[in-house]
Amino acid sequence: MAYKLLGANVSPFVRKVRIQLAEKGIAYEHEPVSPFAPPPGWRDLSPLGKIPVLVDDGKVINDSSVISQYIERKNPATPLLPKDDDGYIQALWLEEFMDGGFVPIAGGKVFLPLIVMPMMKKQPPDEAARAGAAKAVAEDLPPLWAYLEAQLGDRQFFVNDSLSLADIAVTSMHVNLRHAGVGVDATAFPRLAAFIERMFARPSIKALLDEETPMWAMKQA
Ligand SMILES: N[C@@H](CCC(=O)N[C@@H](CS)C(=O)NCC(=O)O)C(=O)O
Repeated sequence: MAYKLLGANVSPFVRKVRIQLAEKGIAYEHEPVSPFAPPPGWRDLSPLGKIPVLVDDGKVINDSSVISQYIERKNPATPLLPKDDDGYIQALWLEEFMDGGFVPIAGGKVFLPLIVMPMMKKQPPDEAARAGAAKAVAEDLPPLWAYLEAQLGDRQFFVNDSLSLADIAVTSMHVNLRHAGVGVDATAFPRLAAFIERMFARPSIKALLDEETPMWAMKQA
């Protein structure tokens, strides 16, 4: 039976899993559950009320990182976690750097006030929201971008120079930033900026950008 992935397409955590599934060529069913207006009984599936949730033949799996590792374990073809210890650790660390460090800032301080709150309130972001987001882009994100730029170095991909969950996690949140009209400063971080553009052009990611952009891009304007 096909996997069923529950969670709205705009979530960077849902998108991470969708990109992984596409890269591995795994078909799945997608139900775009919003954690803010969930279906009845949602907490039975998601004890923390969060998305994504993966259902595999009755088995319920929570948390995008747990889901991703489960998918890798069950589908070893086209591996997205390196086999060597150093590469494995680095891929999982960069995924956590994004999920636990970058997403709370880029999501909470930029995407939420510029896109999500205006959508919910049905009015454009006010001056305070715009100023807060601009401050986060100017002050909070550059140190994180600098770290990513250094970790990437001159390679095409973050770990062992082949696609891994690290690349997918880094790219996924930058899709949200793109929706909010924010890009990596190519003058300050040229290798990271070029990496993001390369990743956005991959079929697995371009398909999601094309699907999401009409719904989410710059809705605050
Ligand atoms: N560590 C979790 C984070 C998931 C998460 O925070 N999802 C957000 C949407 S992007 C959510 O469901 N928020 C609703 C809430 O926290 O109540 C994962 O990787 O799946």
